[in-house]
Amino acid sequence: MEDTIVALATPEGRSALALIRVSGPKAIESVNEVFKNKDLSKVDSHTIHYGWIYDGEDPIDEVLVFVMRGPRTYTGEDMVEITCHGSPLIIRKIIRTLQKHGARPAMPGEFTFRAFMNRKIDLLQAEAINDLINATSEEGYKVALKHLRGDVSKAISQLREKLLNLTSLIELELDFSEEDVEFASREELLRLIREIRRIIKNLLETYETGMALKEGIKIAIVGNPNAGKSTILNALVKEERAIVSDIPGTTRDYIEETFSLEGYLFRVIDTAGIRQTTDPIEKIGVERTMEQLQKAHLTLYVYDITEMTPEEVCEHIKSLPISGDVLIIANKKDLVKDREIKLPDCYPTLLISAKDPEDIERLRQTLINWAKEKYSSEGIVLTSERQYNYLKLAYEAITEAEQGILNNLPQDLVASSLRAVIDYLGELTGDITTEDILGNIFANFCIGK
Ligand SMILES: Nc1nc2c(ncn2[C@@H]2O[C@H](COP(=O)(O)OP(=O)(O)OP(=O)(O)O)[C@@H](O)[C@H]2O)c(=O)[nH]1
Ligand SMILES: [Mg+2]
Repeated sequence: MEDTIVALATPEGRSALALIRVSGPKAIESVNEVFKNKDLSKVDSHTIHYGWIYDGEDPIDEVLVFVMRGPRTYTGEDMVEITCHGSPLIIRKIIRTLQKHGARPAMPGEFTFRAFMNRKIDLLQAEAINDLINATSEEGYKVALKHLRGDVSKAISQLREKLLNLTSLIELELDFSEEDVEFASREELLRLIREIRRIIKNLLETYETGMALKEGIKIAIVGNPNAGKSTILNALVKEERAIVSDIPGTTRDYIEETFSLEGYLFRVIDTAGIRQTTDPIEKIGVERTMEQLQKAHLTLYVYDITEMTPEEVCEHIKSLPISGDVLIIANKKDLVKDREIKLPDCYPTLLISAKDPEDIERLRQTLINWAKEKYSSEGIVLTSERQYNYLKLAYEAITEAEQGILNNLPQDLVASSLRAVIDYLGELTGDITTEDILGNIFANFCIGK
């Protein structure tokens, strides 16, 4: 981190303006060497200056430069941001010129990496920055913002703090083991361990919500051939996306599309109708349907009310490898206008005609209500597999500590389980890190962030 880095922070390509970022000990000096109008080494921090960037004697562009001295900057180092005209040629020229004056091109995520190393942000916040940039739905954005503000880090650091105090008391006892003193009462210890275990467990349970909000809620549309699945997909995404025909077995591979409703991103997957078939391709399609069922947060089981009885529907659903919630769609109600329709009672059921816009609107509303009930961005939610994995390890270790106390195991074993919890939580927030972990996280960033 002794060198000075430079990168374009805005997207590649033509635009009205572009932003080039420079960070490091020589940030101000190297820009100053190519900037004409003012001596930037003398200006106040956090001020903006108008002038020209030169390559030797040749003017490159008319720019504004924003001079910021560390540590009150994104990276914690001296930084300069140059706003130039958004031409790829100009951008390349300015970056090349700065390279001649002591800056080198930044690697992906290197600015944020420096912010992390200089303790401007912790790892959860670094991850949140990436999530924020990539957020495609209002709810996903809200969750990322909470992480960025440090709410999640704070909650975890508090846990870690409590544990540190506890563990040092036990370790103190070990030092005085000859004298048989008790610094931490068993009762108190057990109470605290259980409280922390409960908090960790609650956090672990938010992972599904976190992923659903960040990457979209998966809805699989399944059912027998010809039930109207593709018709429903098309209606939901308002596009003739899947082929609809009265020939059973029209959809053979699954089709995934996204749509947003009230801040939620939904990924709907239309699948091949489920039936026994000898067609090798359709067979693969049906296998894929089964795979999608296991991944879906919600299964929309669609059936044609003129073809199946409610009992057959429940029977069929029972035989499927469904892991999430189920909503039954009793479809083609327009075909049986004049007689009483009996609906299945094994899962919530919606009677519709996929061809009726009002019914599709009711389906949409049902999906929103279900999503709101199930996935709320209120409170703290986990959003990355990395976070989940560390918390899970912490959970296992704290359970071990609890068991240790209950079974009167030697103090040093309990203390070492607690130390493990502390370490896992530390790795989660980045208080303890290895190069591998860091490399993995920052490699997912774009250059210039
Ligand atoms: N009358 C009526 N026909 C419908 C309704 N929904 C779908 N259909 C018709 O039912 C037939 C099958 O519809 P699809 O959407 O292709 O059915 P699918 O479930 O995707 O079928 P596969 O892809 O073969 O599994 C088409 O002719 C649709 O026009 C409905 O609510 N009422
Ligand atoms: Mg279909």
